[in-house]
Amino acid sequence: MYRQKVQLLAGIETMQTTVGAPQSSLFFEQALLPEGWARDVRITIVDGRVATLDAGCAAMPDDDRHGCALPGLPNLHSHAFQRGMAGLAEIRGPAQDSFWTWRDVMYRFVARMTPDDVQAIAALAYVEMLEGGFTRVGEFHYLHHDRDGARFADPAQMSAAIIAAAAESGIGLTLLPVFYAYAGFGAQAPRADQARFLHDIDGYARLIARAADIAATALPDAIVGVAPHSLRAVSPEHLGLLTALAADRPIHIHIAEQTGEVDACRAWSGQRPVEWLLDHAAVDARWCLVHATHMTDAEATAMARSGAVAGLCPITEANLGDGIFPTAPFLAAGGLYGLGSDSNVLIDATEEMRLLEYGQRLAHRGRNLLARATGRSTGGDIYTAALSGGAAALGVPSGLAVGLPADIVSLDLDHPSLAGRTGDGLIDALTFAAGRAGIDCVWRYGTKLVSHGRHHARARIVARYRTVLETLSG
Ligand code: NGQ
Ligand code: ZN
Repeated sequence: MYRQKVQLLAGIETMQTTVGAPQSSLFFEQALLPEGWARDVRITIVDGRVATLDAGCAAMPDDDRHGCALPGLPNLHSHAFQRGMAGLAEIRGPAQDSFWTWRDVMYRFVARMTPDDVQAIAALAYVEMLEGGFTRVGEFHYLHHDRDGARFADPAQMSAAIIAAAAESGIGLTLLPVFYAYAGFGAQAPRADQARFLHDIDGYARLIARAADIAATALPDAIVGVAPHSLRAVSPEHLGLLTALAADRPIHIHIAEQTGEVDACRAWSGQRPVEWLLDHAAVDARWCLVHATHMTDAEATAMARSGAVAGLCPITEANLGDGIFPTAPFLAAGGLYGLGSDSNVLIDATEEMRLLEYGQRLAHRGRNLLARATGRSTGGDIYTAALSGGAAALGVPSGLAVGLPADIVSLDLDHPSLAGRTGDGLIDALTFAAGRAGIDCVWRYGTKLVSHGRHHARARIVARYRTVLETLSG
């Protein structure tokens, strides 16, 4: 129902955008379209969107010509500010290091950040996302208040910093302002170092409304969703209110990432986190369950049937020692998934894809475990799954098609790892061999933002990032 509505909206936009003269035209020797690979594809762009798309045609003299086009991937889960602490939490501590000791380091890092710092760090993260093959980000944003927890005059001041970073980088944004109230299951009082995250429901509703206003003014196709942080951080009553507040918007939640969280949930409710959520919330296609790492086969099957998207973040899940998602029962039941860069310790869509498959290979001692059937390409199937699942989770339609935003990644066919490859073979070579070095140009909303793998504003955004990092580390 929800997805049909998105499709319908896309159809209306198609009719509007086909009027007007093309502002640019691209030509690709091959392109991955919703119906499969096509050759000699010419795309014209008006107002950021694909106005015409024709396969099997000749290039025109003014066309910007390239070898291979992929639709840009959605990055369904990011905490942009955490890019600033990449590599900072890799020193062994006095007790057993874990997700929870990492979180303490992260909380200390975040304690000093101003809105300008957040904008500078997020802008770098978004530049790297575009360079790494992502054209839209789902920003799971929970750093709302000033350093001592005091409210800003504008409740969406921090959200505005994220929106500004998206605008200056050019990435598409689905902003997911996060609701956070408690330190643990059973309404445990929040910790002092969580003071910057907290709201009551009315304050949160005001935040959502204001953030949506700012985003609509600053960005061409922003979406604002709703995000209960985790079952640890909200009450069952909150969850009901937030689900109602969401209406048709995306709803994202962290869930079952750590075994400690599963144990705490069972102690509190007698149920496992995903089991509890499916029993107590109206989980449907609006929902993205981020991580969902620790599920029984029955939970994985029930989650798949709910229509919710699994938000998988393989690099972060490896970095934090979370565990490995049960792809086999989930995909067997028709589950949808997308990819997220989460902690942004390393931003690279090709590496997320590779690690997703390699985690399964290491755990199950097999190969090509995410290819959907005999004879199918692993890279190709991961790419198309992450494209449609990620877009659904971010509340937008996906793919290279008339009426949709021109969000395109071109490959560097001169990269030796891509030599002699075509179609899905190119995605396999990109995923398992070339990595992000195989990415050439990236267009987002019709504008070429990345050439030869480098974002056009990289130098300026990196220089500002350096200054901010020096202050934060000083
Ligand atoms: C976050 N990150 O909100 O940034 C979380 C850690 C928590 C991940 N789960 C904090 N990867 O879950 O309490
Ligand atoms: Zn997260």
